[in-house]
Amino acid sequence: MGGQAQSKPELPAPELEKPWRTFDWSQKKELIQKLEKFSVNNPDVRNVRILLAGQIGAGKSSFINSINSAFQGEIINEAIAGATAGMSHSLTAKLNMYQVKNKREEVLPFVIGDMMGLEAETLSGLQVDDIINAINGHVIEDYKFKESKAITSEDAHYNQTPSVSDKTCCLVYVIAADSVNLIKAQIFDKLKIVRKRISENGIPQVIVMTKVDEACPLVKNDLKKIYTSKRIKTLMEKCSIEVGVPMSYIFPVKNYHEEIDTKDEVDVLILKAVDQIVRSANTKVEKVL
Ligand SMILES: Nc1nc2c(ncn2[C@@H]2O[C@H](COP(=O)(O)OP(=O)(O)OP(=O)(O)O)[C@@H](O)[C@H]2O)c(=O)[nH]1
Ligand SMILES: [Mg+2]
Repeated sequence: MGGQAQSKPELPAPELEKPWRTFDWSQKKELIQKLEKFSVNNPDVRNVRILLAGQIGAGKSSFINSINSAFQGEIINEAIAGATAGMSHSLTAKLNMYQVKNKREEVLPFVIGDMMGLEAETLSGLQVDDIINAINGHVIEDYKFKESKAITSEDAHYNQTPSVSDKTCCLVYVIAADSVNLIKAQIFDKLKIVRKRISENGIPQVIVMTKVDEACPLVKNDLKKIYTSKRIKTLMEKCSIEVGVPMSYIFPVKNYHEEIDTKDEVDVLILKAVDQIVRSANTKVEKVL
């Protein structure tokens, strides 16, 4: 009987024959030019405000550094990023706003807010309240988030009357690909509550799935396999279900974390995510008019 060879359990191929998402790896220059020409859809708003939220160590600060690195063609480490794996406290404790500059040091009309990471154990309402307040423009830059208490209207860093420019036009959930299956239910619950509370305001939401290199050996070896990796697709689908953001608003990226030079394939994924974020944010600003 020739059944022996067939009885060997076959591992499913980790790679798809064709990429499931069409992606032009040569569009870096176009994306940079397009984003450099970007202008805000509202004369009263100088910059569109983008806010990053996500678990401790998900790569929020690294994403901001990677955006500036992609534009400037060299590794930028402005936002403090670090080894937080397994740490219970966020390295980023304050609300920090970052500008994005191009190679010619010109400031682009969008600012990105970096804030503390979500913790599963912190009393559920507090961090969510802080995030909602930050989204609605009530938290003034440099406010140091407290573990035991959400910001209140009595706080010196509380902006009672936020202008359109102070309000967040796009919320970005930063989720590390290698932790998607380990993220505690409380974190996803917090993200769901945030989503529910801000959807009424029509604030666009995007997921940036970082650390794709850590989640898939195929992709670690060759970033261009990101859209043929079955694992990455599955992880994105899980993020989509857990947070409630459609797949077309999920962007897998690899942040710069140990490199000393930039690479086109890293840049192009980062810039594509920024393009979607900024376009979504601009739609929101227009609606406010
Ligand atoms: N391999 C890999 N490592 C990454 C990536 N993005 C971030 N890191 C690393 O993950 C760690 C945490 O990154 P941070 O950017 O500090 O994360 P954060 O979300 O700002 O963390 P907190 O401010 O503490 O909440 C750092 O050691 C980074 O170098 C990535 O895409 N791939
Ligand atoms: Mg940080």
